[in-house]
Amino acid sequence: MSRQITLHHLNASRSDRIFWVLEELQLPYSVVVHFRLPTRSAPPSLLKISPTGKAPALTIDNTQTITESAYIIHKLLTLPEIKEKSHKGEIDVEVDETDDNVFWSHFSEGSMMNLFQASAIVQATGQAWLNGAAGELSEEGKNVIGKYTGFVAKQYLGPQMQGTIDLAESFISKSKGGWFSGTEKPGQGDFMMFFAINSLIAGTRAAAGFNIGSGLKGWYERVMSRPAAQKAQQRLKDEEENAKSKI
Ligand SMILES: N[C@@H](CCC(=O)N[C@@H](CS)C(=O)NCC(=O)O)C(=O)O
Repeated sequence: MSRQITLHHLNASRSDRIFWVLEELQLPYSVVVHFRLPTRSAPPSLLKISPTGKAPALTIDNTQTITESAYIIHKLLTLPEIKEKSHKGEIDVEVDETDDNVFWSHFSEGSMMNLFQASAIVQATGQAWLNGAAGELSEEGKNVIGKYTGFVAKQYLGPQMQGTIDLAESFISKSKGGWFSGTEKPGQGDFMMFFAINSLIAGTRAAAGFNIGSGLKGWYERVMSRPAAQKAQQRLKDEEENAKSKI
């Protein structure tokens, strides 16, 4: 049976996790690209298909649209044909919900992205105020906004963010298999951790001054040397370029 899977992707978003898992599972899929508004929010087109209005969202066999990247990954890893492929050794993915997979999956959103997102919001809204989003500000007002956002992002959230990075570093640098799944293969914990670590090593947070250890750098290299991860990055880029050319 061939599934009909559609990934609703928002540029610069957690959808990169889903591209990677779909490629690892060798599942055919189509992609609908939604572009962020100038405010960085998702466009209304995403709210039309997703109850949360956020990305990623995934439609399986045109029956249901599911959201929350951890749930999407869980649903994909537990498809009967994926379990079968895994038993036959046709895919190199840890499909079982090992304790480590469950822990890192929760940690990625509940602790890590929670703080990363808060920091991004404080900085973006601070900048918007400075640009006049809440009306003209006096020089003193601008100073206060600048100091406050700097304090929250750097002194308050920054060390907590570094703490989450250090915890991940400590686990991965001691792990025998080299994966957040706790086994010899990448699993849900790895797919979920990919978004934050990718942003820290190669994305929007690469210049933010966080200390990334050799364990996480090695993990990232292992991920990026996988043909499925490379295909995923290429597909994401091609889909965005193709969608842009049609606007
Ligand atoms: N916990 C959700 C988070 C979803 C989420 O916040 N997605 C962001 C992109 S990374 C989004 O759609 N942002 C646009 C907006 O909030 O308007 C998940 O893991 O899927």
